Amino acid sequence: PDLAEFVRGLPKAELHLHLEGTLEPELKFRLAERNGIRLPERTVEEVRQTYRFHDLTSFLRVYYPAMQVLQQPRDFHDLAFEYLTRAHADGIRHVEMFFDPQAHTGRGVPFESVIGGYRSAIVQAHREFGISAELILCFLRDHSAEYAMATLMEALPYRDWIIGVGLDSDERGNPPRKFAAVFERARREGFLLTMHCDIDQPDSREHIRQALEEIGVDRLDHGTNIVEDERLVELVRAKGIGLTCCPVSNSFVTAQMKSDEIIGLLDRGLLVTLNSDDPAYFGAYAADNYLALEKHAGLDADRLVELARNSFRASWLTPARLDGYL
Ligand code: ES4
Ligand code: ZN
Repeated sequence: PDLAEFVRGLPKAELHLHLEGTLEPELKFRLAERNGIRLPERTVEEVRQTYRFHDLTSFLRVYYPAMQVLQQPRDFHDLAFEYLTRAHADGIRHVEMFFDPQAHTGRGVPFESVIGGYRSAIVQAHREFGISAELILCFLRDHSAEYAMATLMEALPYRDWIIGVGLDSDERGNPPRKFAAVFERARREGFLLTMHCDIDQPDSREHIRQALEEIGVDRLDHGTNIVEDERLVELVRAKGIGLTCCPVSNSFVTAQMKSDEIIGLLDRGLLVTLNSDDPAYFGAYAADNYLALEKHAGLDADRLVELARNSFRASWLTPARLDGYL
């Protein structure tokens, strides 16, 4: 049978997905019209033309300004509901989704509008297609630790709607240690912890070490650079830490999929998973990432199945719910 159909048919979990990175040009255009915002682009095609980048800086420069079209609770609802609809069609049964509240509260949108819209989409999608979804609150690491702490405090009334906290945006000069107090407080409040340790960042091995040893993360986002350090590989293995790899995103942000590293870690028995990161911007949802890695490096059916199973094993599903997928 057709490989794309096979991969789409595999039950999968998506563990590295930025909700704001699911803003398709069509929806951006529609929300701009609905909110009376004048975009510089006059057509959907022109918006699509702006979704072009060659590294993290050029990506983030398009990514954050695009979010201004998200203003009302129903805008956040529509964004998340459209994503969950696509994810369901892509064979995703469970998703743990990042959101960046500071990218919205920083321009005057109430925290309640952001999380209220996302939450109502999660409830509706679960009711309509049975997909389960959780939210991971990401702090912007290029802003201060104090601002992150204030955001954590703002999130506490909604703690039942948030499974964990993460760290994203520009890693350069912004090590995990900068947020030690924030993550310690988040842990005490009952949140699970993850952090981006991006590909080919300066000091990446030291950042990964801090995330594992000083912060005590429960998962690592990307984290592929552990291949450079045997001790980190063993630490990740010993702790049973999942890695959320994003091959197509890597090919945009670092000009390489990092397929040898990803498959090498998988073959060494680490909990490697494949994910989409910012699918509207990189043009690839979850199944496309499996297919891209297969096309680039070759993956037999056993490995594709193992990657799909890993996505559940590395998830934050409770043991009882996990059981149903393994
Ligand atoms: C991101 Cl590709 C990437 N890197 C860092 N932060 C991000 N947030 C959304 N996409
Ligand atoms: Zn990411």
